[in-house]
Order: sequence, then structure tokens, then C-alpha cells
Amino acid sequence: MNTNAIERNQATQLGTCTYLLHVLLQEAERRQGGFVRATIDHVLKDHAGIPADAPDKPFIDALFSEILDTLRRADPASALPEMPPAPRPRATSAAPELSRDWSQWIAESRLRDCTPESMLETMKAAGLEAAQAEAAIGAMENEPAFLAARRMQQLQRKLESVTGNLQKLWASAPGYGVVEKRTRPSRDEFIERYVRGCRPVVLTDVTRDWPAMKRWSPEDLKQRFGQFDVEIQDGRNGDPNYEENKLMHRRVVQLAPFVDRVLAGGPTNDYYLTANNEALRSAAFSPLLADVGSLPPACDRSQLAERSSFWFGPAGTKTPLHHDTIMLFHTQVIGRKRWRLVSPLETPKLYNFNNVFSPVDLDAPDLRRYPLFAEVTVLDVVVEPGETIFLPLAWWHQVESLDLSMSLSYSNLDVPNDFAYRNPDIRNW
Ligand SMILES: O=C(O)CCC(=O)C(=O)O
Repeated sequence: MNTNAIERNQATQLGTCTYLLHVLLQEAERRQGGFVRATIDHVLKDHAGIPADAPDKPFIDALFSEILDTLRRADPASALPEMPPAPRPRATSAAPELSRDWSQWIAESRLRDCTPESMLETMKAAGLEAAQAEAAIGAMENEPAFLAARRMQQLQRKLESVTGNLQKLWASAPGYGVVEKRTRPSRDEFIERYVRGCRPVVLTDVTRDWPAMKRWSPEDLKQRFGQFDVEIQDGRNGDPNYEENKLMHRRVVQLAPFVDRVLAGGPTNDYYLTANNEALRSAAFSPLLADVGSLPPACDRSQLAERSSFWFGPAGTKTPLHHDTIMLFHTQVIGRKRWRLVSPLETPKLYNFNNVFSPVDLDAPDLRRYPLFAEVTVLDVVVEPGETIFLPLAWWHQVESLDLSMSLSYSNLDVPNDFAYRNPDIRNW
């Protein structure tokens, strides 16, 4: 055999062994869940036991790295513990000092309870030298800035435990998991039970005298207001963060062609006339508000034009999980919407690192990345045409249109409805 043939033969044998090993590991894992994880822990321990001055240490390290890669490929829970993305290695990271990015990464990862072992693996995979990475992880525990962060963390954890305990108490109420549907609660009851009690509710009969219920339709919208311009959200399908990037998706369009587009386009999330439009602030659209009859309890009619928004879109629109900064009502005139709601006391489990948004998608929660979400209770309610949902303060919601939909949201409560938040602004969690 010539050298090429020998090498090819060896590569074939190696590939065969790796493949068989992978299949066997998967089978072992299938028979005994956690098998691969336990093996990884075992290998990590063995590796850690090899002294730094062992002969041929770089070769041994490379071998273990290969072994761990093979094991991880077969591990269903192989995702590394949730950690900030590793900074790109810079040219300077070859110097004995680790870059500032890496130092911050180590600190954040430790604050998030990532194990030193898992961090070491990430750092090595990014090309850092094992001994240097290990030393930096160890040294972090005594860094003054890190110790200060640990003290602040105690305060944060205290608050988290307080909200967690209050939530436990709320959730222990009979019927907590079901959004009530009510007709005509008195103003006093509404304020006590829903506004101050911070409890979502669907009011079933607010619209009983609304001309909108008979009048509104896509055709009517086109006929009465088709010549006017409106601001819509467009091109959402190509952007996973379309809601957070909503300023980039603003388009001003004439209403008539937009109505035609919605009618012809079928279910989609690509375009939607959302609350960001200022239509109801303009005189041109004021006849829409004349179609609104009695308001729910505790509403100030004189503030309706100022504090309402008109929504129109196809079936299939999806407003991702977020909370508003005020309380509001949302009345369905045409079509149904599915609302999923999460208590504000569950905020620490929603990974709210950016503004008022949660990265958790209730349709497909990624529990590997967001494991705390597994403990969250989600309330689920479909709001039918003619029904009005009351969204209490800071409740998280994800909303999906089940049909072509026309609706009105309004925040003109006659009790104080102005609240300050200190929203986080972390983009690269
Ligand atoms: O209807 C929707 O798509 C979202 C409604 C919403 O988030 C709101 O009114 O705050």
C-alpha cells in the first residue's frame, strides 16, 4: 500500500470506530437516560487528575478534548450551561494576560452558576490555553470587582425569592390558571379584584352597544378610510426579532391597498397594522372612535382618542412575549385572538435582559437555553369577537391572531396609569 492508501485506510478505520461509538453511546443513553452525561463527568474528572507537568501534556489534552467532543455529540443535553457568548479570541489573547472580554465573560458565567469545568471547555474550544484559562477562572473568585458583584447578587436574589414566594401564593388561589370571563362587574369590584388585585379578566359584554360591531369590516375600512395613509409593520418574516426591531419595520402605506393585501394574502405574520400607528390621533380616522359605545368600568371617555390604538391584520400575526408599562383594555371587534399571559412576579424566570421583551417563545420554549422558564405558569385564553381583555399592570403576554382581526386597545383608565420601570438594555446575553 502506498502512503496515501495507508492514510485512507486508517481514516476509514477511525471514521468507522467513531461512528460505531456514537451509535453505541446513543443506544446506551436511550436505555439509561443520563448515561452520557455521567461518562462526561467521569472523563472530566480523569482529565483534571492529570498533573500539569505530565509528559506530553498537550497531546493528552488534545486527546481528552477529542473524547469529550465525541461524548457531547451523543449527549442529548450536551448544550453547554447557559453562558454569555464567548468573545472572539483577539490577537492579544496570545499574551499571558487574558483579554478584558474574557475576564468579563468569566465573571458573568460564574455569576450565572456555570461550572468552572464547563467554562474551561468553552475557553479551550475557543483556542485558549488550558492552564491559562483555568488560572483565570480560579483567580476570578478573589477579584475585588467580582466580590462586589457577588454582594449585589445577594440583594438581587433576595428580591427574586420575595417575588417567587408571592407568586407561589397567588398561584395557589383556586382558579389561578384560568382567565375569568365576566359580564359587567361593578366599578368597585373591577378596581379591587382586577386593577389592584392585578388579575387579568375578559369582559364579555362591553361592546353590546358598539356600532363598530355591526359596521366594521375590511370593506368598510377601505371605503371610509382607504385613501388615507397609515403606518404598518412590514417585512417581519425575515427578522426573528421583528418586534424588538419594530422601528426598522415601519412603512407608511395607503390603507386601501393594505386592506387588499390582507384580504388576498391569507394567514401570515409578515405585515400587521399595530398599536404603533398613530391613526386614531388624526382627525381623518375619528369616525372610527364614534363607533365605540360604552367603555369598561373605570375608563375615562375624554381620554379615548389620546390613549387608544387601532389594530388590523391577517390571521397568523404573532406579537412576541413582552409586557406593557401601563394597564390596558383590548377589544376584539372582528376575529379571535389567543392571549397567553404570565404573571409579572415570574419576571426573573423570563430572561428579561432587553427592555420589556422576553426571548422565550411560548410556542417553542427553548428550555436548554432558558431552563427557569420550565417553572412558569402560562394562562391561555381566546378572546372572541365582542370580548374585551383587561391586561393588568406588567403582565407578560404573547398574542396570536387566529382569524383576520380588527381590534382596539385603550389605556384610558381613570385611575393612575403611569408607571416607571428601569428596563435592562443588554443585547448580547
Ligand atoms: O394584539 C396583538 O397582537 C398584541 C396586543 C398587545 O400586545 C397589546 O395590546 O399590548
